[in-house]
Amino acid sequence: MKDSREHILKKLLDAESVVYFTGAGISAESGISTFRGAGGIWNKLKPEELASFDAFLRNPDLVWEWYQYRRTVLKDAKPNAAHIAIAESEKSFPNVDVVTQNVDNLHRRAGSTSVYELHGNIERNFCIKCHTYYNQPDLPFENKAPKCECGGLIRPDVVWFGEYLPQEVFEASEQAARNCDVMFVIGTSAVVYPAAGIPSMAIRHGAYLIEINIEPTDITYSVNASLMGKAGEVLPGLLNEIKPPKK
Ligand code: BJW
Ligand code: ZN
Repeated sequence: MKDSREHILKKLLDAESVVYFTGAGISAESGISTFRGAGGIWNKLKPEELASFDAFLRNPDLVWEWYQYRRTVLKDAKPNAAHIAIAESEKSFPNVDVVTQNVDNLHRRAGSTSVYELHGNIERNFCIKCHTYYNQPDLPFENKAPKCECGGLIRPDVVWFGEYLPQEVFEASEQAARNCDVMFVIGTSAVVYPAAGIPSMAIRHGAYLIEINIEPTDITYSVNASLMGKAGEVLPGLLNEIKPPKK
């Protein structure tokens, strides 16, 4: 921790606008694997074989198998205490936005109402030829990547390496970063760009940054407060302290 807990609480009590910038670590306590670090997906599987458009064209069945596996895990997963604390904090701050790199939909399922998904959403798919959208439950997978009526391959609506982020979502996230008083940076290694530039943008525009992570990251040195621990424990503990007492 850099700033004292009292100072952090004062910043939170004064905040009008709060942004939560989240990564895979916030969903770890829901049983979803992170990409990097202990138990990370990229320790066992190669990103270049699974998370790029070239990889998809080379082996669409393999890429589908990986996404279907993750969807099976997600079906049984629930938002954890951190997702829920974020959604409930809409009662404590006049303006709350979630800017997430996650594709797992757990922020929305927790009840957050303003969610910007920088890397897409695993519950959607689209045809690479005619761009027709397909919702996940409508697409059974039997070891073959599904095809659209037009003959085009259907892919998950996520952002792979070398692909542009959805422009409107990215611009809205940048605007939220420029306008917020406090930004939480939770469960991200902050190494994947351009998403990882969002916290720096908030700093440049005068926001107070609070990082929550189980280990130091690339941005730890530039935040105001660094709280080491699990998001599902640290965040609800902190936000509970600024809740008005129940009458
Ligand atoms: C806890 C916890 C607990 C654990 N509580 N904390 C050099 C070479 C090649 C490319 C590049 C390069 N330099 C830059 C690039 C571009 C590239 C990039 O940034 N690469 C870097 C990795 C080097 N970026 C892109 O390609 C992006 N597009 C782009 O740049 O477009 C412009 C362009 C277009 C055309 C040509 C050229 C440029 C797109 C990036 C897309 C990223 N996609 C993925 C997959 C999404 C779909 C899917 O889920 O399948 O997004 S990769 C993966 O990483 C995923 C994540 O959103 C993203 C970030 O990961 P995140 O969320 O930070 O997770 P982890 O696992 O890294 O960290 C977890 C953290 O949680 C850790 O710190 C733990 O300690 C912590 N933790 N448990 C709290 N309980
Ligand atoms: Zn099509």
